[in-house]
Parts: sequence; structure tokens; C-alpha cells
Amino acid sequence: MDLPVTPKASRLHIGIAGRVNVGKSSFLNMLAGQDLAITSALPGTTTDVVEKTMELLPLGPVTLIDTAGIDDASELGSQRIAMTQKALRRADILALVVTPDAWSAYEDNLINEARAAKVPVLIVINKTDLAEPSADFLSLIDVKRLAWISGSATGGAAESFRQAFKDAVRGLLPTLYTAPPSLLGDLLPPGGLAVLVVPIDLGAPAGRLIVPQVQALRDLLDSDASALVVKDREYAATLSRLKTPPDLVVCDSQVVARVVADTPQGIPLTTFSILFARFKGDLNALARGAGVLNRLKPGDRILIAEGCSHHPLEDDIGRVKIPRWLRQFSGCELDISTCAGHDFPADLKDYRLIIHCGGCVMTRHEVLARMGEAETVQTEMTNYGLAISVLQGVLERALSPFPGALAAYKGHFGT
Ligand SMILES: Nc1nc2c(ncn2[C@@H]2O[C@H](COP(=O)(O)OP(=O)(O)OP(=O)(O)O)[C@@H](O)[C@H]2O)c(=O)[nH]1
Ligand code: SF4
Ligand SMILES: [Mg+2]
Repeated sequence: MDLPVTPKASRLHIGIAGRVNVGKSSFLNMLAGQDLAITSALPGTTTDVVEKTMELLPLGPVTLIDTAGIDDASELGSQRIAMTQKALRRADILALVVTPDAWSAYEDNLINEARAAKVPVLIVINKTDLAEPSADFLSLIDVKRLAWISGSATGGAAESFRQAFKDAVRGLLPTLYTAPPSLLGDLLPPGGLAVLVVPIDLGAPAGRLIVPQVQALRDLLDSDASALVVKDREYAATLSRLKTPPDLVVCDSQVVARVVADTPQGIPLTTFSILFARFKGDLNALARGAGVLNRLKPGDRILIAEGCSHHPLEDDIGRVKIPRWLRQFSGCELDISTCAGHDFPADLKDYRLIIHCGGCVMTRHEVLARMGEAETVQTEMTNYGLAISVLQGVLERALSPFPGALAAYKGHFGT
């Protein structure tokens, strides 16, 4: 978990999709005001996904993702489709580029997929210098209740096309499913006190706190609450010196069993991982998935999914510790596999459960998109933090500040 939470992870990601040659790359270049992506009259010019991060005032920093046009006739068809789909999973908003009066099942399918993943769609009608869209075409888009803009990426008047795009994106922002809840400030009254229990062991970086801890401190300050930070060893003694109990205790998952034992009932307690599960994903659904751990059977297929592939420290958790704990906890032999980074499998239906990492370098949207894919095939998903708390027998306590998630966990558990 000790990677910087890059600003990239919290930027608005806008995916640009559409059939070959409609002008996706030209549109990206027009927005950027420079020739970044190669464009040409040949269909299938873009073969790799091109990303451009830029300040799109007044929207703020955004990442534009230009994808390969999909054309069933092209030889690279299936590879491209897979690449484009992977890239689009990262999008918070989908800009679907079309040309006047050209609409097919392809556009409808993409829109259906985006809607299933709760991604708002903006139709960008390009090449209007060659032909204006007909009234019938525009009403077809209106009937589908889609936002649209029109213009020409190469035919001059770039400024007004760019402005229309920014206005339209701004209009879609309130519909974004990806707006995260507060990290923890909403769990305390104003002026409240949170105790953060932070183990300083060999795995802790020298001379500083890790990013999730710093983010929690900042969120508490933003919420007019205060924080007391203490190591697990000093926690019990420190708690006993407080005149009134804290409003919330947050601890690292690795020490949750001990912190639960040291915390009187009635004090809301959770872990950093659970806070981030809510911040980065859908806590209720992840808690429901955690319930599956109590009902594993021999041979069940479990996927342990890591959001990136460059964190030697955590290899141990995903590849060694969690599999070992799972086998001990369930008492049976399980079929456990792992994936990392963008290798998240397209077909999830045969997995009994997916246990995902905290996704510190993933956007909330990426996490939600993966959850959506699992949900479509009725595969449950949970994450490391929740799983570790279940395996240590303390998840009910660690979900005490989140009644909805607790009910989801217990409902699935059948108690
Ligand atoms: N007349 C006109 N031509 C355009 C416009 N936008 C793009 N083009 C041209 O259309 C052709 C395809 O543009 P690209 O931007 O490469 O299209 P693309 O959708 O990225 O294509 P692929 O990457 O092959 O899928 C190029 O020759 C562009 O110059 C436009 O608004 N008007
Ligand atoms: S595997 Fe997940 S939690 Fe670990 S560093 Fe990568 S994204 Fe973050
Ligand atoms: Mg292109």
C-alpha cells in the first residue's frame, strides 16, 4: 500500500471511442490544441491506446484516453476490441465520436455497456463541415436520452467545439457514479476525536507515514475533527488516559485483532482498508462478498487480483499470506489464482469469489467497473482488508460504523 496515491488516480478520465476513421484522434488533438495522436484517412490508424493528461479549465485536470477504432473487418479486430475495452474501463465519462447520420448496432452496444457500468455518455458528432446531421439523426439521439455536441475537429472553429465539449462534460458531472464519499470525516461529529492506530514495524517506510494515513489525517482536519495517532503497542494505555471515549478508532488491518481486543464495546472501530474500500469502491457489495468466505467449499475458484504489478512488499500478502489464511480458515483445498495490473480476466463467471487489493493506484471508477463486471456474472467480490478481518474473526466489529455494510455481510452470511 505504500505507493503514492498519484494525482492521476483521482483525475477525471474521459474515454474517446467510436468506429474507425470517425476522427477520435483528431478530436483529442483538437482538445489538446496540439498534434499528439497520429491521424490519417486510413481506417485503423490508432492501434495503441494514447493517453493525454491536461488541464481542461474549468474542469481541472483530466486524462483523455484515445482508443483504437473498432472495425470488424480489420485483422487486429479482436485484439483491438479487447485493448479498447480495457482502456474504456478506466473512463469516468465516455465520449462516443460519430459522424453525421452514421449510427449502427456498434454505437448502441457501446452505450449499453457504458450504461451497465454507470458511465455517462456524451455523443460527439464530428465532421459536420462535410455534412450536417439530419433532424432525424438528432432526434434518434434525443430519444436515446443522450447528451450530444457537434462540430468539426479539423475544420476550424475548434474553440467553440472545445467549449461545447467542456460545457457538456460539466453537465454530466453530477451524474457521475464515481464521486467518492468522504474518507472518514462523515463518521465523526464536528469537533470529534479519532484515534489512528499505526504500527511502525519493519515494513513501515523510514521517517514518514504512508499515504492512506496522511490522507485520513487531512480528511479529519478538513472535517473539523481531531486525531490522536498512536502505535499499537501504546494504544491500550493511551485509550485508558482519555476522559471520554473517542468517536472512532481506525487501525491498520494487520493489527486489527489486537486493537479489537483492546477497545471497549460501543466504540466504533474500523480499519484503514475498510475506509478505502468505501472510498474506492462499493463497501456494501464488498462486505456482501466477504460473507462468501464463510461458505467456501473444496475446489472453489478464487481470484486474487492486484491493481498493479510493482509492489514487492505486497506480493507476500496476495500470493502467500492470503492463500495460506484462506486454506486454514476454510479447512479445504481451494483453486486459487492471482492476476496483477491490467491482466484482470475478461471472463469472471467461474470464480466463486474475487479478492481484490486495496487498489491504491486505481481510480474509483476502475474499481467500480471491475465490481460491475463481476456483478454482471454474479461473481462476488471483496478486498484484502475485509478478507483479512473476516479471517481474523473481527469483521463484524470492524464494520460497526457502517450499518448497511454490516447488514450486507450478515445477510449473506445468513445470521
Ligand atoms: N473533414 C473532416 N475530416 C476530419 C475531421 N476529423 C477528422 N477528419 C479526418 O478523418 C480522418 C480520420 O481521422 P482520425 O482522427 O485519424 O480518426 P480516428 O477515429 O482516430 O481513426 P482510427 O484511429 O483509424 O480509428 C483523417 O483524415 C482526419 O483528417 C473533421 O471534422 N472534418
Ligand atoms: S497491488 Fe493494489 S494495493 Fe498494492 S500497490 Fe498495487 S494497486 Fe496498491
Ligand atoms: Mg485514431
